[in-house]
Amino acid sequence: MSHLAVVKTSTEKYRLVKEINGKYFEIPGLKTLSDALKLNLTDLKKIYETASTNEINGELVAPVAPDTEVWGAGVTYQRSRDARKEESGIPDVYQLVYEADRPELFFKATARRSVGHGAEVGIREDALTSVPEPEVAIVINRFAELIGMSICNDMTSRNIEGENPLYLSQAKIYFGSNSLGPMIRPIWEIFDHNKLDINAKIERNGSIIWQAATSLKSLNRSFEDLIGYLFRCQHFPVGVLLSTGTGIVPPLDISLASGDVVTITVDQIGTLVNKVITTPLDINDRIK
Ligand code: DO4
Ligand code: MG
Repeated sequence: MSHLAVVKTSTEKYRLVKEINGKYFEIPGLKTLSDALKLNLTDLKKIYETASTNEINGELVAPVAPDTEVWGAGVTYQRSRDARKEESGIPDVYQLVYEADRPELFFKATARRSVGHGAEVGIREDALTSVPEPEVAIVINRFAELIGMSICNDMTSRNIEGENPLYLSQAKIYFGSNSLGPMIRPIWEIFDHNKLDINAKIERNGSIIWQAATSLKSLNRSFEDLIGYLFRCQHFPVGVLLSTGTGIVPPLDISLASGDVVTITVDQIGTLVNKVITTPLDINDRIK
């Protein structure tokens, strides 16, 4: 088993490597994920399979390049539709988008706005209720080909989105709201890639306070359909990551708190773990 991974080295912030058994190796000619996503699937696979024996030392970070865009799809599972209808003052929009041909697609994050496995995700200080959204992220090259799969935690301030769907960007795009990783499993190594199981749990003070599972079999749209809409009237010169929506939403009485640990496991892809902290209102002043 191997993965495409991104590591921070002493000289590079987002170095693309091939991971095998916890060790990282150079991939000839490919320094960043963007280099890889400029290639078509056949050429990428050829280069990946001839990865060198030059080991690279670094710390695993989110699988992105400095110029990567991360997008999200929404209301792609029945559970997501029902949960949003429950929490929203304007429930019809979720039913309509669930049934419509055109999916909900939104801009979620950049590299700077993404954290990786083991890093901290944030809950907004001004949110009353916050939840993780455990999702499969698909990695797409500039030719709209699916080249790999990863995991995304599309953190969401539930009551803010519930108050008004037009607050979606504030509910979902803030400091610490996007986690990705741990790595990318190449699509050619995944068996039955559209049937994978997804498990998630929240731990508080060492005890599980919530856990749930779903499967990509319950995704209401095909990856091809989502990619097709994402690439309409859009240019992705360095590819794109698309988080495919959540099929797991905690009940209304569960909300994340600082110190919680969120764990998301996707069959054949890996396990993404993040500790939760509060993102203060004045985060902009605190970061130099
Ligand atoms: O409509 C709001 C966002 C939906 C979403 O992120 C999801 O279903 O995962
Ligand atoms: Mg989501």
